[in-house]
Amino acid sequence: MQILNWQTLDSQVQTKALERSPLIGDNGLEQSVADIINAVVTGGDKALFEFNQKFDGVSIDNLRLSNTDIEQSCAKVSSEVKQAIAQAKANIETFHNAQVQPSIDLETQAGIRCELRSEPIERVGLYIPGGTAPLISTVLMLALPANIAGCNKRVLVSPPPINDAIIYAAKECGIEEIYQVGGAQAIAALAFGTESVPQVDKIFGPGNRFVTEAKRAVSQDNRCTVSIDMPAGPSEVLIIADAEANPEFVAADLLSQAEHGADSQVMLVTDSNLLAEKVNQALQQQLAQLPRADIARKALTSSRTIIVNDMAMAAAVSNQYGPEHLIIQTEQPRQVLANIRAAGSVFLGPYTPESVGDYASGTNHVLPTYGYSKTVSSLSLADFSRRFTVQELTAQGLETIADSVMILAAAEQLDAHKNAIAVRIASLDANVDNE
Ligand code: HSO
Ligand code: ZN
Repeated sequence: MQILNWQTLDSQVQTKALERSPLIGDNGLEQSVADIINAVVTGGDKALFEFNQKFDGVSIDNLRLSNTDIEQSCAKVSSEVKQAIAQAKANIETFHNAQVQPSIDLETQAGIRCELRSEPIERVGLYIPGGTAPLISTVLMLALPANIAGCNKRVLVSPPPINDAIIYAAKECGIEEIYQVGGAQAIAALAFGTESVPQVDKIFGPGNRFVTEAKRAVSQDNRCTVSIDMPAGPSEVLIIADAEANPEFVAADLLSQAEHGADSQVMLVTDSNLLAEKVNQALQQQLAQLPRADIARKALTSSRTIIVNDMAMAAAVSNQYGPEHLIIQTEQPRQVLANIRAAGSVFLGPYTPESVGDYASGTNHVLPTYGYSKTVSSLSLADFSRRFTVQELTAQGLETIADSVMILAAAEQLDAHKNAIAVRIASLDANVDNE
């Protein structure tokens, strides 16, 4: 990785050093995704069958997996994988169960009762990428919170042929509807519904640039009202390490993220030149052993090592970047953490590789990328429900705030608003006079 010395760079070059590669949002992509969406809107299932053939080279009879299909796939999954899924599932459930928020019900003033309640989102669509790295763990990250939140209809889509362990994980998480369709066409089917695929209210999950563009497009399409979990860019990690860090651990963590895709970005921020060099050596040694070395090598070309003066500067660089994953391998990681303002998920100390959070520790691995960690939260139980408020005033409560509301309404020149209070106060006054 290219090594840069932060304090010798002027602020423009510093900004450039933290730039992500531009998102592949070319007009061509936008147009082809729009064409796919329109084809699904007009053609329904027939269009999905055609796209499955065209993009995945798979010809299938039924979009929805039957119970027999599901059972046959589950039977092929090894007991080793089943046990690993069980441990991951238990931890993810524990952490997400703990996120259940009590509702709020209080009086802001005597006779003015305000409540904050939440309701599960009725129908959710869960997209699971297929391809060379079928993300079995993403099933757990999406389906378990959907269950805990109480989402009634949980629909999973994934490009055919769907990996057996994905099907097993879905079944373990109580998903009954699995559809063999991927790409932009799957997102369109969830947004608009087809003869087989049900329309949903919110779509979750990562995907390639077609999926990402389709999610963006349907969330802004006024022919439907579907929401999406979060804007997505390529996956990334930033590691803050000091001279105490183990270069082999650091290199392994950088590569675990780099192997996701050629467009992944990995950054190392350290106050030790020696560590930076040792990490570069370890990267070469470990790359030689990796089946996905080609992908990781490409990712490393847009990745950088940044040398800083101290850990305070390291935290400042990390905050400016706003990484999806932040790993802190320093002598006192919690001291560094105290200065961290923006990161999707943070991993502390030498024994907390990103891989544990990707799979099994309990935290969610669907996280804001591309600098969105400054404003967007990591996926949590709250994303599967909607909050709404309830209020109820007694006559006395209304009298308490009547003047303030009428004064504000008059100041906004909204007389009908004022009148809605005035008629009630007049009626209350009349009742008092009549007594
Ligand atoms: N690092 C990925 C999640 C993942 N890794 C799934 C392996 N499987 C994005 O957070
Ligand atoms: Zn990962």
